[in-house]
Amino acid sequence: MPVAFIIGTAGSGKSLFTAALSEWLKMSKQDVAVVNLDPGALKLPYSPDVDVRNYVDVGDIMEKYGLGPNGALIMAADLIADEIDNITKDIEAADADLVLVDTPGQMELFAFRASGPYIVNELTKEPKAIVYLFDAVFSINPLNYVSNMFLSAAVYNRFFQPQIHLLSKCDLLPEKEIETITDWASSPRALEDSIEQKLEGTKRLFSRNMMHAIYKLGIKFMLLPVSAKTNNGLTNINTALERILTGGEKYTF
Ligand SMILES: Nc1nc2c(ncn2[C@@H]2O[C@H](COP(=O)(O)OP(=O)(O)OP(=O)(O)O)[C@@H](O)[C@H]2O)c(=O)[nH]1
Ligand SMILES: [Mg+2]
Repeated sequence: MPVAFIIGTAGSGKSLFTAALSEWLKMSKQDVAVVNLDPGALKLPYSPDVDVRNYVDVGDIMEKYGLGPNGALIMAADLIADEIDNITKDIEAADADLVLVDTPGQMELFAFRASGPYIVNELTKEPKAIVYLFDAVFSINPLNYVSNMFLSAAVYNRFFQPQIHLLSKCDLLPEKEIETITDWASSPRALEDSIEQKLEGTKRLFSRNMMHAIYKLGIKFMLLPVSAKTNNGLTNINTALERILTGGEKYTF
């Protein structure tokens, strides 16, 4: 079954987006399973069909190895890879037509350690997509936006899977601000203009050079606005995901 991995910096809205999209898909009579891959999650806004916390317990790791919370999370991220057979079995047992995977809070634990790409490769040989979240409130500053582009390019370079970008929490910004940010994604010129207008000195120089470096890589992603509170944007995101995962067909007929 096709799998979409939801990735983004800490607090960017991964878990709530996973909840909103899965609920929305269920209402559209699509058979979806949700996997929680975050061993450190205390409370989730959805009930996972498959939960890594059944196999890896951060509290136990802290106690057993005398680690602090961050050390334990790093160890937990690596231990998940050893549980891949169990997690795969659980996913197969869920027997859905689409799997949404909510990844660990701290993105670097998943994207920048060996275990993340290993898990993405091992979990399924069927089509996969990476859904990368840009927090809208954070992205309103062109310097932050460009930094996030850089992070998303680094994530692409770790997984080399089709990747779509979401502008999350759009209900928190006026429509006009959302348009400005989505324009940056579709037009390098618009981004460059904003960098010139809103930034100065070293910040301007740094953002401009970083932006050019990213464009030189030749990667281009669309940026789709979404709110997991109002469900605005879910239709477009689903269409983009269907295109990647099923060639534009529904998951469940
Ligand atoms: N207004 C608004 N708030 C949101 C939205 N999505 C997430 N949030 C809030 O942002 C905070 C973080 O959301 P989460 O879904 O937990 O984000 P996350 O990326 O899973 O966070 P971690 O796993 O802890 O790194 C929570 O307080 C959410 O209620 C949204 O679309 N709109
Ligand atoms: Mg989360």
